[in-house]
Amino acid sequence: ELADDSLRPTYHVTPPANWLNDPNGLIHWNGQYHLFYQYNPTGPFHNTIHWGHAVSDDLIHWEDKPVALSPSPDGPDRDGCWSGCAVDDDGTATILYTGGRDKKQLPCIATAADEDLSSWVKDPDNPVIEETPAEPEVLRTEHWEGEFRDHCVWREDGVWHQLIGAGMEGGGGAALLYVSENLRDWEYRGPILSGDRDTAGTVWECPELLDFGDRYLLHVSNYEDVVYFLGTYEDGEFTPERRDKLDHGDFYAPQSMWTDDGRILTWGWVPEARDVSAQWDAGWSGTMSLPRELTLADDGGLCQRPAPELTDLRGANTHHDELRLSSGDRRRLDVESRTFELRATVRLEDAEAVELSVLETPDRAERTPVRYTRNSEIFVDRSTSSHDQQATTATQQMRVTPYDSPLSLRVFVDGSVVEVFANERHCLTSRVYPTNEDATGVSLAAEGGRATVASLDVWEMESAWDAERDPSPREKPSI
Ligand code: DQQ
Repeated sequence: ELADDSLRPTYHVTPPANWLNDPNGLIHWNGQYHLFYQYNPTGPFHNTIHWGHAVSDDLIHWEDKPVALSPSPDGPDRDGCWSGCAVDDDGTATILYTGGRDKKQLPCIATAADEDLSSWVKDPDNPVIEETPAEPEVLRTEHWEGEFRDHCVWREDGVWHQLIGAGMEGGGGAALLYVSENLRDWEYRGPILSGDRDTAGTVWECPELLDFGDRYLLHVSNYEDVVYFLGTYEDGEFTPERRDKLDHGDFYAPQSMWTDDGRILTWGWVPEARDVSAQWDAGWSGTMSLPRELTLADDGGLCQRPAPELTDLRGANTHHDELRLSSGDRRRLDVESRTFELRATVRLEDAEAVELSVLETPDRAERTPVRYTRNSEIFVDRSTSSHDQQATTATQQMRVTPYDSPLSLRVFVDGSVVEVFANERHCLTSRVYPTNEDATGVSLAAEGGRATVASLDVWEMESAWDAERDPSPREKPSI
């Protein structure tokens, strides 16, 4: 009974039912925010991918729209309409995406047939790129004639530029640059950056280049992590100066939207971390991260903060001016919720660590501790998150730069999502699956000394959806 599915996020974007992965075609069009996503309408698993579609007027309340793009039985996208982006081609919303047919990955184009972006006309001349480049040679696998997919398109000096993600034969991932006058005839220019496979993976999926003025950010998804490079970009060449992960947890294949007011908002796919049978029982799989506003700090580092609009979802509030914790002292807050935002400033004083525990049962048998340590690290420990033996127990961690003290923390809990923002710079998103209905508590403790948690607020978060949207559990086909 999905009405009781307390693991289903309510203020993150989820599919109405079935399967969701990468965000696609993000565009602010006629005042509406459009979020398309990789979607399988036939069940909570990745197959025959369509583009699902959700729309918002305010970035926080969302409405499901009908499937926007489906594979054409005779088309180059017969096996799936994979990830892609949207651009404004002189007043016509246009998408570039990867079609899959047989063992080929084929760049395709489609234009909006209406102002709601609900239906798309595929170009009869698809695919727009027929062959993978000869140099560097694109990686072949048993499944693919060439690992060559996903699109980031922008206009520069009146010319369209496009990045396509790839893997290189004998090497690592690459972001390949193409240019075009008309979005349809593309000329290959070469990689703007390629990586060695030991540190940056064998294939780069969903590359995206973001322009911050004097610096650029390139991020790629390398099957495990979303690695970003900050640096300069000139004449088709990207020179990295810094590198980190965009998120240190369950977060993949992000894409960004340039809003009409000039902001860069980024969403990532937050995949499940539980058994497939549990996903069939739930009837849905996958959620989006919250939208994150990306900016550069004065010191050249990357800032990531939750889109400010999200504060409009805040409801009932619990506030503490200051909580002083002595060693071993645990305070249970007066909060019972699985859908909340917690914001606090944490000062370690002489403590070794402060532990914030969420989704905690009264006996603490189920709980998810978020620990901030003197070594400037944050850990999300999932060993006690769930009695579900199939749910992941791996601890996740990230380093927060040493000057990050006191730590300003924003933690968004939403059913089975724990999304942590530290000092508006570092993010760690976790999936956790408490089994007890009373895993709704929040507590704080200091370890090995005293700590102060100042201006602590917890807000109950309202739902992003007006409509009832309870997927039914699905019967998993036996193989
Ligand atoms: N997901 C899409 C691909 C992309 C991958 C397929 C990344 O286009 O490379 O659903 O998660």
